[in-house]
Amino acid sequence: MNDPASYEPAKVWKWEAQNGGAFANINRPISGATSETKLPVGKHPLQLYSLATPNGVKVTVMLEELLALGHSGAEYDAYVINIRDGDQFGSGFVDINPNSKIPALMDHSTSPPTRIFESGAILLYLAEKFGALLPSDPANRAECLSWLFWQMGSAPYLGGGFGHFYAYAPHKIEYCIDRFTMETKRQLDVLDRRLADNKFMCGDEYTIADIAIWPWYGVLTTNALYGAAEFLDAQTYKNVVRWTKEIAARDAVKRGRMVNRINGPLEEQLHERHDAGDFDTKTQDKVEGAKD
Ligand SMILES: N[C@@H](CCC(=O)N[C@@H](CS)C(=O)NCC(=O)O)C(=O)O
Repeated sequence: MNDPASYEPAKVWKWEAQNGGAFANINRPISGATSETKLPVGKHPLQLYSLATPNGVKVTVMLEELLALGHSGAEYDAYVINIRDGDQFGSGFVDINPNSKIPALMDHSTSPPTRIFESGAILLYLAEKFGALLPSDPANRAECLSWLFWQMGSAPYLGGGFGHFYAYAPHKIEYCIDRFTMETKRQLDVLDRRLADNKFMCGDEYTIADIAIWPWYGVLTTNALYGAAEFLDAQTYKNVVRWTKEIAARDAVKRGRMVNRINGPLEEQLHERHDAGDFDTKTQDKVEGAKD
């Protein structure tokens, strides 16, 4: 890589070499499938193909919240798409999400089955399908959707910007870290001010806006994302910290975080989820214990 101070972009950029950063092996300048693969389909109406990254956790938390509210039609099978291994470029996955990113959902309760990609679109689809976790009166619904779309537009600065340059880039580049730290802290301040006067993002009601924002900005303040809580002085965003703890204590959130998780403590990893009982019997500590 060139010295940043002397780098001059070529007239036309060429894809010549990996840049050395984490995930470099899966970065490509073209879309589309690289292999023929068929995805598994389980017994439930909803089939989720995902991973427990912040965008993936949004959907598993949503599904667990819907089930906790008694919506049995939200029963789902969840399969791991290992993005480090390039599973997102298999043809079966690309048929559901031409953008090759998790999460992706198929709803087999419709004829023909409905595909949904983009985590925000999935949250909205499920909220509308089950009439839950989205306010029904127009003003509150508008507020909720504003925060949902705020998250979708803001998180790339946090993930692709701050997280990438702080945690994953092969070199620490002060200019990039400064630029995206500034923006990340500004976003945390936006949330902190909103949560100073509101229990949840849209007032007293817990909604898909909280479900979208929490896995990114809430988890960031706990140090579980990029190990950056101290660097960002996250504890000073007191209202975000209070809201983060309240949401983390919800049973559906505890379950949702475990689904499709392939790292961390074994008892918190449920690689595939096919049944509510799987949380008690199929976590990795039990699966690996059974092999001994
Ligand atoms: N805007 C998308 C972003 C999804 C996304 O970036 N997913 C990441 C994991 S968090 C991914 O699949 N990355 C694989 C890749 O970039 O090849 C959403 O919210 O669904």
